Amino acid sequence: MTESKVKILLIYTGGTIGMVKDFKTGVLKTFNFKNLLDKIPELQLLDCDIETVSFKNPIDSSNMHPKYWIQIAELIETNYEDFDGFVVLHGSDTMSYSASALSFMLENLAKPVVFTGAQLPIGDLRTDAKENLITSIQVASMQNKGKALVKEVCLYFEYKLYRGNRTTKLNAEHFQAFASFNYPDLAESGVHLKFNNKYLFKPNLEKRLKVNKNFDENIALIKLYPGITKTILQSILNTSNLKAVIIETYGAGNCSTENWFINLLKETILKGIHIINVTQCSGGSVMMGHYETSSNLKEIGVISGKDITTEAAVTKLMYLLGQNISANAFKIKYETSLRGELH
Ligand code: ASN
Repeated sequence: MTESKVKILLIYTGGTIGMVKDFKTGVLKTFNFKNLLDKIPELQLLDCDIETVSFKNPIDSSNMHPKYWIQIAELIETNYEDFDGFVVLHGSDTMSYSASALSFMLENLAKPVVFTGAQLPIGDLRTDAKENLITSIQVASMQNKGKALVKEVCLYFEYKLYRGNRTTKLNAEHFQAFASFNYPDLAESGVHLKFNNKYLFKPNLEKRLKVNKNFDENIALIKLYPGITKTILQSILNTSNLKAVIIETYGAGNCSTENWFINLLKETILKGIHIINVTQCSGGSVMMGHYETSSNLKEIGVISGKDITTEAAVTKLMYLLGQNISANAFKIKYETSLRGELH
C-alpha cells in the first residue's frame, strides 16, 4: 500500500512575491498567480501534494482589510479537513496584522497556517521568495506520528519561523524583515530545519475548529508623544461610535500624570469605551503601577496589553469587540493569552 502524501493548500493573496514591474513607470504591481508558480519549478520536487488558490484580484498588502481576513479564514475553513497544512502568500507590509487576526479567528486550530512573502519579486535574480516559499511549505508539511507538528498560525521569513501574533515588520529593506521580540523563534532553518518544540502552541485537541468572523473596526490607535495636546486627544476620543482605544505609551506603560490627560481617559472609560495600554517599545512589557506615571492608568481601569505587539493588540481588539461580551469579561479576556499572543 502506498502512503498518501501530505496535502498543502497554498493561498495567494498578493504582495511583492508575485509582483512585476510596470514597463513604463517602473512601479511594482500585483500580478497573477500563474506567473508565480511558473517561476518556481522546484515546487515539484517537494514531497507533498500542493494545491493552489488565489484571490481573484491579488492585492498589495497595504490594502489589507478585515474583509480579506474573512476570505482567507473561509478558504481555510472550507478546506480544513482535506488538507494537512496551509501556506498563505501575503505582502510583508501588513503580514503581522493578518497573521495575528487569523490566529484569533481560527479557534482550536490543530494544523499549521504559515504566512510568508518576500522583499523581492519571485522573478528577481536576487529574490528571497524561493527560500521563503519552499521552507514554508516544508514547515506546513511537518508531521509527528501522522499529526501536524505545528498547530498554530505562524510566519516564516528569512530562515526563521515565528509565532504569527508575536511578529512585527521591522525593516523595509532587509531580507530579515520581521522580528519577534517577546517570544522565542519557533524554528530556524539552516542545514537542518530545527524546531524549538517547547515553544510551539499546544491547542486543546478535543475541540473542533471554530472560525470567528465578526470584527468591529470602531477602534482608534494613539501613539503618545511629548506635547500631545488636549484638543487632539479629545477629538479622537469623541469620535462617534468609538468602542475602544489602544494607547501606545512610553516604556513599561507610562504616560503623563497631568490632570487633564488622566481625566480625559477616565471620562472615556466611564462612557463605556475600553482603553488598552501597550508600549511603544519594540520589546518588553507594560507593567501598570510599576512607576508613578502608570499607577493612575491602573486605578481608572485601563486594560493592560502586557507584552503584546501593536499588530496583535489591534486585531485582538477588533475580534473581542465582535464577540459582544460584558465589559468585565472583555477586560479579563484581553489580559489573558488566547493564542499565545501575550505572557
Ligand atoms: N508592498 C508590499 C506588500 O506588502 C511589500 C512586500 O510584500 N514586500 O504587499
